[in-house]
Amino acid sequence: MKSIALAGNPNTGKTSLFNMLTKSYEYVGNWTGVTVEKKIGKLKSGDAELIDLPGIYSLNPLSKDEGISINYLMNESPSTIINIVDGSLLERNLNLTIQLLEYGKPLLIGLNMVDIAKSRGIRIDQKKLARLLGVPVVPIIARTGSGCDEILEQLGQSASSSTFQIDYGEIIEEAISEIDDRLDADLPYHHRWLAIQFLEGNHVVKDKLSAWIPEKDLNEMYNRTEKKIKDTGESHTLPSYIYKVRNERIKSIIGEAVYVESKS
Ligand code: GDP
Ligand code: K
Ligand code: MG
Repeated sequence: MKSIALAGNPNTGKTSLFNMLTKSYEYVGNWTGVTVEKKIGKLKSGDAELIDLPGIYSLNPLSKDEGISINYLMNESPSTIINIVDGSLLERNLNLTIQLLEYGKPLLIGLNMVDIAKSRGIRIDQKKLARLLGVPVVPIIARTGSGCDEILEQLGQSASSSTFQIDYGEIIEEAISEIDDRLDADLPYHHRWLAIQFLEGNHVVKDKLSAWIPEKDLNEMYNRTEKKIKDTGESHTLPSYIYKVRNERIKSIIGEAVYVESKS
């Protein structure tokens, strides 16, 4: 059976949407090794299961709990990801969205909390956002179920992966190519995503990569790339440099697709 994963920041409405999209629980328990609730349900439409992943701000885990989502993405193969984002906190939410886009699987954005966004004067041009990110964006209010049928409809259509890509600059792009060159073409992961996550300091991805590239080479590559960044006069570590470049792109997306009405 096809698996669809629900991913997003904490408190964005994942569980609310999960309940709206599923007709029955298949499984409720805990993720292995942690006391974080794991829920799997049957989708109301079609033959697929929906998995409610724990809320995270980044795929780079800082704790065991936060590691669940990245481990899931490394070890399972969801056919589609529904990324639920809080429309009233879009800028903060897009950091994870971009990492999920870079993962390279078909993705659909549930733009949630549009009622709160509206009450705060935040207007999101969802068509523009969809065009800038290269994926469908469906406005929803998960608490009331508004827009959830459109999510089901979108899931029924053939999904394709986004071609969204950030140019991280010459130094990072060189490191990405170097990693790409050393990986077999038939790995079930996007090389570019693995490389970016590794350079961002994601140790789960590094562990995986070390099956194909010796750890000492990975360390050498990482240190050499970080030194090049520092030699340009940047005070950044490698992870914070990548975060900075990504954030610049997020700011430009927000600038194009979001308007805040000033209330007088
Ligand atoms: P999760 O942590 O991502 O699973 O989020 P939940 O589904 O538990 O939702 C967090 C809180 O936001 C709950 O109090 C929900 O009732 C509320 N919520 C979810 N979706 C919406 C929405 O679209 N609008 C509003 N106003 N509240 C929502
Ligand atoms: K919650
Ligand atoms: Mg939840």
